[in-house]
Amino acid sequence: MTTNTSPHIPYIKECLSLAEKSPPRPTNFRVGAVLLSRKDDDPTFTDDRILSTGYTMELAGNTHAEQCCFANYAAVHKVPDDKVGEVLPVEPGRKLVMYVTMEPCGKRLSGNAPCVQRITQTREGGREGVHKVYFGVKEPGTFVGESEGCRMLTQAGIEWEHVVARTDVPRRTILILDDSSGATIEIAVLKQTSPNPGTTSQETPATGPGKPAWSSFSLMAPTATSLTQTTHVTSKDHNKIDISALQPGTLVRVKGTLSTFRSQMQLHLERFWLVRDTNAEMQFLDTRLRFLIEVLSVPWVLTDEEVETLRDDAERCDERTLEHKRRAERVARKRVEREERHARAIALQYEKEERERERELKKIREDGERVMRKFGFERSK
Ligand code: HJL
Ligand code: ZN
Repeated sequence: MTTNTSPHIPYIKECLSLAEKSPPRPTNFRVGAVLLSRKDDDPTFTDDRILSTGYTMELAGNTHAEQCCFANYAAVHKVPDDKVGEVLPVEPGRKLVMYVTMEPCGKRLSGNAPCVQRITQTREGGREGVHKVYFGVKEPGTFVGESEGCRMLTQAGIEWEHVVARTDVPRRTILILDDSSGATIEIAVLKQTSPNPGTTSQETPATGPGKPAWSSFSLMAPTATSLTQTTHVTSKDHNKIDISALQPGTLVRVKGTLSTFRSQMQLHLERFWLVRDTNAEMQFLDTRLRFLIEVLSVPWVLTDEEVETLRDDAERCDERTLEHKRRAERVARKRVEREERHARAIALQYEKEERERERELKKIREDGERVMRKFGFERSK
């Protein structure tokens, strides 16, 4: 993987072109698929043989890309769709590989057979069938919630690989880097917002505050989105940084500052070095391995004092939490007391005012009667 562009790219591009032929529908994603036969140990894929292609709704009805891809092959070989596994080529030293723009579906709302099932069916009867699926994006949760396609492929013993990983959002480009350990990390590269005549960061190494973190990963980058001509800058000094070389399949060493975005660790790119040839790659892998062995594999041994300090810290933390709780309870209690006091005062005031109103009423009535008597009227009983 020392070439600047991954040999997977042409296939993902082909899948994208196929997907574009699919009619837009609010109820469906537009997906493209390519099925091919690949020679073992052929890293440049020069001996690949394309067997079939398909896209969403290419064939009549609510048909998926993978489904059309298999159905097209079945039609050419004059067998029903569900018998396609019986006519797919079985050749020693070659394997069947499928490229799809989106993770094959594991569940369908219409009750049709999901694409994962169609893929696994090619392996029925002990046949080799589809060996590996490369896809661009995970199936979004729009229709079926969390997608199960990958898990189901794994269960069926089919390999899969996620090759697309460059997203452009308004203010940054996000690259997903895979260190082939099963973990990936997001690299965020800021886009320039205002004109800045800064130099390239390749000439001005980032130093100073913020902890620069060194990392080395193999890049699994873009295919789904076109590479835009945006100018990128480093996060700290806002120096221009040209990331056009960060293409899929590139092996790079990157340096940046670690930060957290929505509780996910991200690396803000400061500098990067391409690992151009096999020699450099071997050296790079060697350095990484040495780092892993020397740093990560050494167990953390704590002295008795350190253990004691940590325990004290934990206890102090517990006490603080308890104290917080007590204080909150005290405040709540006081508020209730205050409210009760207010309520009592209001009630007393009301009673007092009532008594005054009664008194005034009585006085007015007496005054009235006095006046009536004065004029010779008696109050009628
Ligand atoms: C895949 C396709 C396509 C989808 N997925 N792998 N290839 N259109 O060509 C996934 C989407 C499903 C919903 C709706 N789309 O298609 O989540 O109506 O289309 O059975 O599950 O289900 P129906
Ligand atoms: Zn499907």
